Amino acid sequence: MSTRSALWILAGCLALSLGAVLLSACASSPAALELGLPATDFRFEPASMEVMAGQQVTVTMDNQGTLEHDFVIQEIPVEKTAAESGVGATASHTMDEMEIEPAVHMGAMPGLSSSVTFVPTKPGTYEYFCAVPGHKEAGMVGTLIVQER
Ligand SMILES: [Cu+2]
Repeated sequence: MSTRSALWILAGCLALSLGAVLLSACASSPAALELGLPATDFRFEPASMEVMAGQQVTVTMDNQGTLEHDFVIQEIPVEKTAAESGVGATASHTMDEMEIEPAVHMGAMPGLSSSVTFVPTKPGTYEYFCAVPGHKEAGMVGTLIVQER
């Protein structure tokens, strides 16, 4: 075996082990999660959801009711929040009625769906609810549990 081919084999081994390190680094961060959240008048289904801290979460609310509904988490430490406005999405209609802008917010007209993507950073139990006046009181409320990674 020449010195040159030995070097190539060595280089190949290094690349393989580097790849393995990168792969294991990827595997340790939780995979993105997509959660379907059908909303009716006046319920969220399910009434509780579990995610992991550091996990990218996309909640898609499918409004199966006859009224407009919102999905709001008033206070939750997050990074990278993005409302993906679907058809009929109403991201800001209730904003002026609220004193503090919620950390996570989206809304959908009847028969339509809308999603929001966020990364919760702190383990804990957080409340989600519909911000249309009276709907939370009528039962549109649930619990988001953020588990420690
Ligand atoms: Cu509602």
